[in-house]
Amino acid sequence: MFCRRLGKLLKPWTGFWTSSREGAHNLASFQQASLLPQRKLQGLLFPFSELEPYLVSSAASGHFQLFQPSMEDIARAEKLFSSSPSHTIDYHTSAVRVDHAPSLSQPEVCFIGRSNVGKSSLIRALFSLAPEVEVRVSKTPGHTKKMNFFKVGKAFTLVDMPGYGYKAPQDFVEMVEPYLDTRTNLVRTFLLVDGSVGLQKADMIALEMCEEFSRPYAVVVTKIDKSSQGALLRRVLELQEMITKTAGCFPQPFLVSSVNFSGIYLLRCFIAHVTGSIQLGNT
Ligand SMILES: Nc1nc2c(ncn2[C@@H]2O[C@H](COP(=O)(O)OP(=O)(O)OP(=O)(O)O)[C@@H](O)[C@H]2O)c(=O)[nH]1
Ligand SMILES: [Mg+2]
Repeated sequence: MFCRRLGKLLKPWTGFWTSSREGAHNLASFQQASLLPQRKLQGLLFPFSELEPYLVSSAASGHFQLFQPSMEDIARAEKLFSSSPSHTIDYHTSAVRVDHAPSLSQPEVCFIGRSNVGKSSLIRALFSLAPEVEVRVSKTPGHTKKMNFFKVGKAFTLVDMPGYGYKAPQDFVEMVEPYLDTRTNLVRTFLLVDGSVGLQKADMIALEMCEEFSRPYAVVVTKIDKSSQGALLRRVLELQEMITKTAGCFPQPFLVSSVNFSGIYLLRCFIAHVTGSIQLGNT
């Protein structure tokens, strides 16, 4: 079903591959970010709150801030994303078919979305405190061709998926759909939507697919550094309207930038929470 629908979305694209790995960003750690002035820190921690002054409808306000952990929770979650001799974060393996996926008992989260939406970049940002973990990112779509499994100690596994929309319907049918359908240890799917362009037809199809599989999922709005606050707000409100019609989507979209680290600390904490790796103090 998904294959036929996505086939229509194929677009030709030319370009060249690049792959890069950088050392830890100076805002990679919440500890470093917490030295920033309060207002700036608030924006990095809870990017949605930055949009609030722009909200025209009070109905829109307050709808998204459902996951608001304390600073202590965020700091505790961050420890999970730092490697230590007793807690190794590392690339584990890749698979092109779900029956080749590693058999792991740890809770798992996966990242899906259109090609070039920023899945690999987001995973690299989440792992920025362990810069030795290589997560490959490309300027051209279709870079990630396999399901890539990353182990975070014994706590959980994170899976980078190939994107859809570029030479990918086949990948989706062979990998992503069966994975979402059968992976028993999958506790959350993150569906990424590009905040610099807003909801696209392929995103709507992916939302529909997530609904069909009836597994819990959340939307992550990527590349928020590329939009004005006003444009971002319009797109988030459009998304909110969609989310309210779903059954399985977490009501709060996570707004992130893998470039300036907005929303990364909060998402780390949410992942630590949904995988049962930390108990939140105040929720
Ligand atoms: N400005 C900005 N650019 C980003 C961000 N995240 C990703 N990008 C850029 O978007 C492009 C695609 O990023 P990837 O992370 O490779 O995207 P992907 O979803 O993994 O793509 P596929 O593997 O093809 O499915 C790269 O040029 C990234 O540098 C972001 O938060 N802000
Ligand atoms: Mg990728």
